[in-house]
Amino acid sequence: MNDALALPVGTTLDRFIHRKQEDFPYATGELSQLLRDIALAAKIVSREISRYDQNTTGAVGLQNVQGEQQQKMDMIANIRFIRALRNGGEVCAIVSEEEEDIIHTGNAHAKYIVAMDPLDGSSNLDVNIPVGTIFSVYRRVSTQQEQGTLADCLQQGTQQVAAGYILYGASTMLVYTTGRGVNGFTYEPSLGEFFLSHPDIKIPATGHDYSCNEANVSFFPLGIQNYLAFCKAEKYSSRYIGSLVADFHRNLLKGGIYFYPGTDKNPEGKLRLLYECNPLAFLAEQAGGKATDGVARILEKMPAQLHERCPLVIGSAEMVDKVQKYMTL
Ligand code: AHM
Ligand code: MG
Repeated sequence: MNDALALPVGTTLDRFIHRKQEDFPYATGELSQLLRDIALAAKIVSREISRYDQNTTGAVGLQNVQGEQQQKMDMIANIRFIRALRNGGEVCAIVSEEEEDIIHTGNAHAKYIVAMDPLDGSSNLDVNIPVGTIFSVYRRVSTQQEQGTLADCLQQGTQQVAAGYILYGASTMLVYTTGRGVNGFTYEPSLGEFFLSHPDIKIPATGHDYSCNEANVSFFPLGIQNYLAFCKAEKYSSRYIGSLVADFHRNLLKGGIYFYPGTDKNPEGKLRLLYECNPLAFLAEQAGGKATDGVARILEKMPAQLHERCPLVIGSAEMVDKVQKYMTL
């Protein structure tokens, strides 16, 4: 059954989460609380992003664990989400793009693990282009007597119990799934509430937009190069914001495909399996789309490292299938 059934557009996120919890007679409310904690941090980050402040704008002058320039907002978003999850009490460990090691929240008895990219696409911030937060939730596999472990964090994407993103764009939206469809909520800042605006999102089976960094085309695998030639022959449109959440969101609503393939120099591409590929793959599948590394299903990959990278092909099912066909010719 889909999460949005019987709940009208305009329902607040809080009420939505509460009503959905009632559908599970034995639910303890911990996952509901966790989702509320994420929504709270999202509101705070949305506020910070939408105003100009020298303390929150620009680069820090440091690199993160991936060797990328950290923006002040990267660090602020990281702190805000960690704080909300720590204070909420439902998460024992967090994996963040901004931190090399597992973050232990101090809630050793808590049931859940969160992997997150606190601010994806943050290099776009200073030019006022949309950015996002991506999150993924797992139930821990270790006992609740100890801190979260590496094994808790390195689970297959199929084990996710929830995943979603926040898009800080012309409006701020929270889109999430708990494995029963995908629902989108739009933030109304004057009321401080997210409202159900996009119930039961289904990605069109195909589309006419493709998103990739085409400057890298000569380094892409031959199958992807041939797929791009097909897109051009079909007169598809190229649409690349360079913010994964924003590109994914457009394709989710309108149909389309996003890919960030491997190259000779970076065979695993750029995006991270745990907190970029897996959560978006879960959402794509729940909306009727697909996500692969070009050939194999993303959600079945067994991660070996916290920050491992993975090629990503994601979007409308027929388009992702077509890429797979070109990759295996
Ligand atoms: P980030 O997590 O450091 O922001 O990197 C991820 C971003 C995605 O949002 C975007 O799709 C991609 O990197 C853009 O990369 P490129 O500039 O190589 O096209
Ligand atoms: Mg990022």
